[in-house]
Amino acid sequence: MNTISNTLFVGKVFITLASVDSTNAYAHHLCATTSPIDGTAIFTTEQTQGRGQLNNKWESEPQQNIALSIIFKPDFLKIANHFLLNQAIALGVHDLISQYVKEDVKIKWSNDIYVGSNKIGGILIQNSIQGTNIQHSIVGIGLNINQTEFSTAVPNPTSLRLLTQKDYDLLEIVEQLCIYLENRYLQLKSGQHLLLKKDYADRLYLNGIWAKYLRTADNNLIIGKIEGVKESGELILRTNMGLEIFDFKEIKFLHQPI
Ligand code: BT5
Repeated sequence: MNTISNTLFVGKVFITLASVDSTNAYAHHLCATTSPIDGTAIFTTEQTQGRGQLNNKWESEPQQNIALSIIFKPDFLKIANHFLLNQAIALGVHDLISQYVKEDVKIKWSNDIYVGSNKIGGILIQNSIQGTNIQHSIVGIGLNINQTEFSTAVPNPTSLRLLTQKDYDLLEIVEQLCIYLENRYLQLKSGQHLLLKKDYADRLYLNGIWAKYLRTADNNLIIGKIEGVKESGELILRTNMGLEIFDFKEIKFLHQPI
């Protein structure tokens, strides 16, 4: 496949690679050396150095799963609003997975896709800034589709296959994914910020539920209740100290509601 047919711009240029270090790294290289059009997609089923946030790794058995990066040009989006893009993308992936599983699908802050307390998908968004706007954004998505066994480095994985006992055509799913992502992206572009924030909050894992967390600074246990996210993306947690704000690295979910 070299184009996605049922979209306006996402995946119109669709680059399929048999194997690559990381589709996000490939997308970076494309942006640095050419002028890829908005919505250019890079797809593979084999990444040798899949990346997560910070120095985390994304693991995936070859030929079993989806690794996709899309180059967006959200020049309409101020840097201060960058988290809205995360929300729109997480919602697009959530929309997709919800079509395939009967269980409740959730977005774990900031943008992991969960079914129950297991992770089925991860998102890595890397923005390049020009002035006060985002020049381009590389949106990388890894989804566990047909894989059934994972290494011990992956603490709580699940996959469509594990959840539904079926095998899936990866290209069909990636095509659907592009459609769902485009829908949410167009909501963002047309300024439907309140809708995106509400949909994100409604699907947020453990939102409004008391649960256990770990404060990474001192490794102390916290009992807290998620009360939302700030415009800038930080997590708002009610604890016995009142409302506390956490950045990505500052808190670990223990997945234990109380
Ligand atoms: C993410 O990071 O979840 C973002 C993953 C993004 C992967 C895509 S694939 C296409 C594109 N190209 C890339 O190179 N990357 C993107 P983070 O929130 O930091 O989570 C990483 C953590 O998730 C790891 O440290 C593991 O604990 C866990 N993990 C790794 N592989 C997993 C998997 N297949 N399923 C579930 N959890 C996994």
